[in-house]
Amino acid sequence: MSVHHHVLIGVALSAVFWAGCACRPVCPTVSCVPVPSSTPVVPTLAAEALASWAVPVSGATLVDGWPSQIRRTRDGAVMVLIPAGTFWMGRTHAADRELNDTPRHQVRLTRPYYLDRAEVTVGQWKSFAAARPGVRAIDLDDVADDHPIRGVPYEDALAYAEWVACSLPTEAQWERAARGGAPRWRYPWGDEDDVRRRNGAGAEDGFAKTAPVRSFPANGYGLHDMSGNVWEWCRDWYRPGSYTAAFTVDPTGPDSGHMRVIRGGNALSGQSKLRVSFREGRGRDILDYVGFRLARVVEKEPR
Ligand SMILES: [Ca+2]
Repeated sequence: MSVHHHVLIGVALSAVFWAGCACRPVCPTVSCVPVPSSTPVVPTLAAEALASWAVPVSGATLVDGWPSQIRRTRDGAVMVLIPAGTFWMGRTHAADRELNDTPRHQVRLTRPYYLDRAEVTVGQWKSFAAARPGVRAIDLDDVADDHPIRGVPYEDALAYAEWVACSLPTEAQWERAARGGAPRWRYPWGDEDDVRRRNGAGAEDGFAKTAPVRSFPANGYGLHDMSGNVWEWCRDWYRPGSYTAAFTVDPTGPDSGHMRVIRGGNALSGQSKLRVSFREGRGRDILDYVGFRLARVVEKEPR
C-alpha cells in the first residue's frame, strides 16, 4: 500500500472520529457537544432584542454594553450578568468524600450569561400556571408566594423557561455562578458551613422548611440561595463519571442519560450536599424540594 493510501485511510478514520465528537475529551469549539434533542435551545440574546424582553434594573451598570442586572418583563424575575471566563469546576477539598465531582478541571465559558438572582417563586409559578392552563398542578402546600416553587418536574421547568424565553443553566454555568468569582471555596461564602448564610437541614438557620427567596446574603455575583433552600435543575444529563481532567469549553454534559443534574442542595441537606461542587441526578420521582432558576446567554462579548 502506498503512502498516499495510508494518508487517505487516515483522513477517513479521522472524519469518523470527529463526527462522533461528543465523546472527545477536549472541545475546541462552542457547539461540538450536541444538546439532547429533547432539550430546547434558546437563541442567544441579541442586544436589539433586550428591550422587548427585559428592562435594566435601576442602578445597573453597563458591562461590555450589557446591563449588569435586568428584570424580565413577563414574570418580573431579576437576572444578574455573569461574566464569560475560565474557572475551576469540581471538588476543591480532598477530604470531601464524594467522587462524582472529581477530577477538578478547568472550564471556559465563552459568553456572558444572565442568571436569575433567586429561585423561581411560588407566586411566579402561579402566574405561569394561569397563563398556561395545561400545566400540571403542583401541591403548593400553603407556602407563601415569596418561597421557591418546589416539586417541579424537569419538563415543566423547561416549559416555564420557554414561557420567559430562557433556558435552564448548564451545570457549568450553574457552578461558575455559584462560586461567585471565588476559585476554591467549598461553599459560596467560604470553606466552612455557616447557618447565617444558607437554608439547609435543621432550623438553626431559622427555617425548618423552605425560606422566602433571598432570605440569606448574596454571593460574590449577587446571587442568593445557591446553597440550600431547593435543589435547582440544570439542563445537563447526569452521569456520575462524566468529569475528566481535560480543559473543556462551554460543556453541555453527556449526550444522553436517564436523569438530569440537580445542584445546590435543599432545606433538608446536610453540609456535604450544600457544597458548591456537589452534584446529583434526578429522574421523574422524588421531586419534593426540587425547583429551578433560569439562564440566558448573551450574543457576543465584548461589544
Ligand atoms: Ca433550615
